[in-house]
Amino acid sequence: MDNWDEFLSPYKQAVEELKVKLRGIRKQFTMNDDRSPIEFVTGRVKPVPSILDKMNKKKIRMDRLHCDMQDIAGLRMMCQFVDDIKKVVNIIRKRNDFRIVEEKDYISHKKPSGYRSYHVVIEYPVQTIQGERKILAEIQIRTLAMNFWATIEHSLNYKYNGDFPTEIQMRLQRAAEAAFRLDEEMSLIREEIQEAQKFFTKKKE
Ligand code: 0O2
Repeated sequence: MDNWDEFLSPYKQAVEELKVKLRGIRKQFTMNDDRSPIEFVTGRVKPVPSILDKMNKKKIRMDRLHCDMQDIAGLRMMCQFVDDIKKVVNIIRKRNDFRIVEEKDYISHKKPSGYRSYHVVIEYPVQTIQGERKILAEIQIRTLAMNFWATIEHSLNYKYNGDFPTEIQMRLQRAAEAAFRLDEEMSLIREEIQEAQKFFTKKKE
């Protein structure tokens, strides 16, 4: 690729716009004094070395990059409870500022690594001076516990290049199970937690 900056420019624009839009959903809930199913939103454009690495691993050709790599633009929406994920997905499905291309449910069907998350791939129209460009972006929706596990596993993956020592592999599996149980426990006392949070928010005001 001669000019990565030029290629990535609409992706950068999409991530910035989508961060504002998705954070706006949380703002609307809190403005109405409702509990938001979204805790926080992050976004990033995949760094060039990671793009090259993934192209290599998945044998993606440069001229197919825009359609075969769906997560060059990536957004993450973190929720407190597993049930919030469905609510967020339903809100996303109702929007008309982008089109959903694919949904991947790694919560009902976790990955062999132990990874859990709900992915929504969208086609997002970016307005440029040359006209409209439709680009793919991936929104990952997960609980704080799923995010904690994925973040740790991702950094270990980087260190070991996917080839984990058996001991680490076993501990990661156990940590994934612990994160799953944490989500379950939190769901069971969800109403209690939400009441406490309402009380706390009122007291702060
Ligand atoms: P990065 O550094 O986050 O950008 P697949 O062939 O289905 O396994 P594909 O086609 O890339 O993978 O799509 P998928 O499954 O939606 O995965 C895309 C992203 O999901 C990954 O991007 C990760 O962010 C996250 N992800 C998927 N599986 C795992 C996992 O086992 N552990 C962790 N920590 N994250 C995962 P990248 O490009 O891998 O990484």
